[in-house]
Amino acid sequence: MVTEGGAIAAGVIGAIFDKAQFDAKAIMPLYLRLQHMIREAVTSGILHELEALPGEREMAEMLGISRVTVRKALADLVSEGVLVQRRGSGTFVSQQRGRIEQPLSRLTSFTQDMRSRGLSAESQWLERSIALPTPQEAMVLGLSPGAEVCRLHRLRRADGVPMAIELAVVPRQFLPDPEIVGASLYAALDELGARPIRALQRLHAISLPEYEAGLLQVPVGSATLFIERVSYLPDGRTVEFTQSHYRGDTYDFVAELYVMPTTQRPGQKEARED
Ligand code: 16G
Repeated sequence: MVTEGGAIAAGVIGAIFDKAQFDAKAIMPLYLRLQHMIREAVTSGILHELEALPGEREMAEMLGISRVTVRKALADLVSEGVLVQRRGSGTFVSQQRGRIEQPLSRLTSFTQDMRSRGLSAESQWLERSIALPTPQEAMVLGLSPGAEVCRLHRLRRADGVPMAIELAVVPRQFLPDPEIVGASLYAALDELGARPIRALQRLHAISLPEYEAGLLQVPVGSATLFIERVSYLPDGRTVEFTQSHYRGDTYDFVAELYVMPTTQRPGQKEARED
């Protein structure tokens, strides 16, 4: 439990505001680099709700940037609702608004996502079987006719609240038996030496059909994110095709975007302060 205004431990501050990591992101403007660091620390659960950030001067000194740059970075995060500022007492991580935020660029499992937020991940099995793939699954997974797959259909909960329904299809050559999977599919694949390292994900909004609405305990027709993830092993083979329905009222997918640098001209400054 974090009390209001709790300060972050010195070791944690050092890990978050790491000068070497900051310098390594020379591709981005300074204020965006600082925003990225803070946002990452909040979404990964290193920085907790209501914790106080170091003072502007301290952050500026740790990273070797100006206080103007720090102020600009913080102002954006305040308007996004990630941070709050209280006159005279400093800058704090804001109280989450009951929504789960998932960065789009990190390949994590549901269990990891929930754990990093201090929530317990639970699954209810809807189906766990060995079957022949549908034509779509066979094409996506690049399977030859007759190759079998494991079908893992689960209702995923966070601290008891239904969050998503996921149907993961994994070729049997990587997961011989669906019963091997306990709480986490990725943990099981990890043990089998088949954890994905890269994935493509596509999402779009749909209205929730009746069966899924009942499981997620929301009205039929509620806005939902339908997500398809295709994941790959280091050698490029496809290890997973997952189709999920995520509740639109509790789950946010956050994408970080930045402008690619234009070709540098001779004499042009390397990093901008704006
Ligand atoms: C995430 C993935 C899903 C994967 C699952 C593994 C999305 C949209 N989907 O939910 O593709 O199968 O994690 O989670 O992020 P687990 O290891 O906890 O079973």
